[in-house]
Amino acid sequence: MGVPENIVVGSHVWVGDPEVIWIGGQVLSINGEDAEIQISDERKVVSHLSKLYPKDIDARADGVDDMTKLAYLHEPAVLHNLETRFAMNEIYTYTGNILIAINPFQSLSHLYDTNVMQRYKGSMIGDLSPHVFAIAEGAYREMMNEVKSNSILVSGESGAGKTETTKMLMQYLAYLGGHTASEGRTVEKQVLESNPVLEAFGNAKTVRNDNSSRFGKFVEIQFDKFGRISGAAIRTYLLEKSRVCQISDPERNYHCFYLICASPPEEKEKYKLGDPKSFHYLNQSNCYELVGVNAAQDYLSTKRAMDIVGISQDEQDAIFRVVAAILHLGNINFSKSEETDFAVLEEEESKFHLQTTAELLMCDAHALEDALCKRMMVTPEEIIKRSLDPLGATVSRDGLAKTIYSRLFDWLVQKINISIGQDPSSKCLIGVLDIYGFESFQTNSFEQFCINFTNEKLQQHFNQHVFKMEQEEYTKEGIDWSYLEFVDNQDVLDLIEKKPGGIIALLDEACMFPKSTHETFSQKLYQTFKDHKRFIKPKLTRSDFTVSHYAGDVQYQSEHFLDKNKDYVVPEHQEMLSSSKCSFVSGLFPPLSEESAKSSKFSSIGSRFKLQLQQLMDTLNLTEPHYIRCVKPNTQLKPFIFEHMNVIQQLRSGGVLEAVRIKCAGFPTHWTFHDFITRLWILAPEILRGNFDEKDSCKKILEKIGLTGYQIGETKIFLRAGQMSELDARRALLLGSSATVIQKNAKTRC
Ligand code: AOV
Ligand code: MG
Repeated sequence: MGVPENIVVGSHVWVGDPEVIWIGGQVLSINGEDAEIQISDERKVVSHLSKLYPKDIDARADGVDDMTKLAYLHEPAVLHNLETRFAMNEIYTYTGNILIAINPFQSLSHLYDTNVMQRYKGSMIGDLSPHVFAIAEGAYREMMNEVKSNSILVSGESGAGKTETTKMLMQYLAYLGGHTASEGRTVEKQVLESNPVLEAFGNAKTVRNDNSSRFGKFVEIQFDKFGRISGAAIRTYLLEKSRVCQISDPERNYHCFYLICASPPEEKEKYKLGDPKSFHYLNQSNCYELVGVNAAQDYLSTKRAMDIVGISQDEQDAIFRVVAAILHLGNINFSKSEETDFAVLEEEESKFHLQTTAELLMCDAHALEDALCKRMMVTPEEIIKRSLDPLGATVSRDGLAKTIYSRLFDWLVQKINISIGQDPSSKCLIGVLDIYGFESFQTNSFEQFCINFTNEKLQQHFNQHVFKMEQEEYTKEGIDWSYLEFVDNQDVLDLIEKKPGGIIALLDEACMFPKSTHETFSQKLYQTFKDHKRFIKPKLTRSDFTVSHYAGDVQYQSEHFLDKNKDYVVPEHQEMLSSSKCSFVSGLFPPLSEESAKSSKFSSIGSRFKLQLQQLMDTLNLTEPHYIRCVKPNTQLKPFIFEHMNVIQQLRSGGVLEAVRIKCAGFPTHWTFHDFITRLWILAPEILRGNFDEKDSCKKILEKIGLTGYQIGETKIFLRAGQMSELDARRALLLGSSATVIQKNAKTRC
């Protein structure tokens, strides 16, 4: 759809720049379809007219707190506005109802204290400056007024500030819904203290974030009819298991391992722990400490948080025993036995660690050794015990460590849920989602595939919502919205999750078929999706595949897809742990029912995740959503640095620009009659004489100019993309410019 747009000689424009992405300049001359633009005293560039965006020279120097107040709503204006505000430490900006939050990478505690909470209490969105509290307030008021559940979806890339934002939201909701008078372990305190507990066990330092959450989280806070918090439920998604036994410099393992190594001397002695450098699961990286973090203090505060969420001293002891056992387990090494190729414990030290692991897990040391080094083979005739080679035993050891850790994490989540308790009579809840953002790395595996699948799902939800909100605004103003177009990402979702025939279904099939390899799996994908618009077989690889996600193409390496999709606990490990004398440990491994023990059918992580995601979407669909898009301004994790390319990419993949696009497809510029006249009266000063009806004046101005396609609502004028720049160009002419008006038809850019 082409929209007429005016760029005139003398117009201020944004032009593409390889370094800063968009740079402001003024049109010097126009030659056919090309414009020459003065960027600075020394610099001129030539650009095709269709690549220019009008720049609003009347824009406020301090920016606008809502992107929809921009005269021209397009990518350069959005970026410039965010940068202007960020430079003034204004980290929050709205795009309609969506809050964009830029990570300041410095403490701005004055933004979050109780006084600020008090101010936001009872306020409406837009009354005060943009803030996370305003979003939480909006969700809470909507829940109370309309007796409807709400949700707040926080997204953004790693290190963008999702978890911090989520904590502030929860803090504010606890402030609104707290039982002010009560002492001790209140529900809201438990809800808040669940954060440090889950962070100790589910967060780790990565290259992107010193405190990166390695799981997704949806916290459902339930309220009673008086608006007080009465229960909560926490759901977690896909904990990164591989980190337990494999890390690379300068990342770290989960925080809890370092905390326990910094525990008081008597506890360290009990768990037979020493320097973290002595443990294989920690010393694969040279990073042991975090800047600004005191591990000894954090160990104690994690235990205090555990007290509050209702984890008993005995349970805490068992939890840390299991954590210590995993560290010792990682130090058991294997070598070839002298006579055969079979694995045996490497040296005295390995024997010590085997013994210690068994003691801490309260298992039999021989049983543990057997479970690590041997496998039962069931043939129709007999059961044979086969010994593994050293590599096989090491894989078995790491598998055991991962299984124990992930069961421990699940136990913590379940315990917190039981302890906080659900309120069955609660009619309303506010759900807060803190989930990994879109990922595209040099190498992308099954984890990235699941993460990006999640983001596709959320993106669809987001688009539908933004679209609906636009429609609602138009309906409220009584204008026709049949212009609104909407491009869905259902085709990518079908490619991934359709049953039968989607990538996950084909992966499951491959996992069930013993002879499959990642190569046969990829071949199957190539055949099946040969003509799919969203699927690409990359050149020069034999097994990679590329998915065209809404946020960009991602090339996946299929090598470990099959392994990573299989949720499998080695029966020998299961048996050994379920017979532990420690009820906590055996409780993590309840004996399998006869049927499932026999069943050879594998359990698919991909399909289970798909189901979990569908349940999450079903829950979200019953709520009124609110969105917060977190943005990481730079990769150095430092204050005051605003990297254009990085920010633009996040706005694109976070769907902010998609929301802008949806707005642009309709009537992106909404002006109140008063503002419209203030800016454009010069186009028809005679009409204003003696006419005090603003709506009527606006109508007459627009009629005089001969603009078409706009709409006049109850309180505002709704302009199509590009129309504001057309009006501004005419104004510029009248304001004395001798410039010529160049009419051109550009493709829709707003
Ligand atoms: P994430 O949750 O989005 O990443 P975090 O919430 O952990 O990111 O934020 C990363 C770091 O940025 C925090 O540890 C803080 O130092 C800083 N930060 C974030 N928001 C603020 C704020 N509003 N004020 C001050 N500092 C802030 V990940 O979990 O890695 O995807 O998986
Ligand atoms: Mg996080």
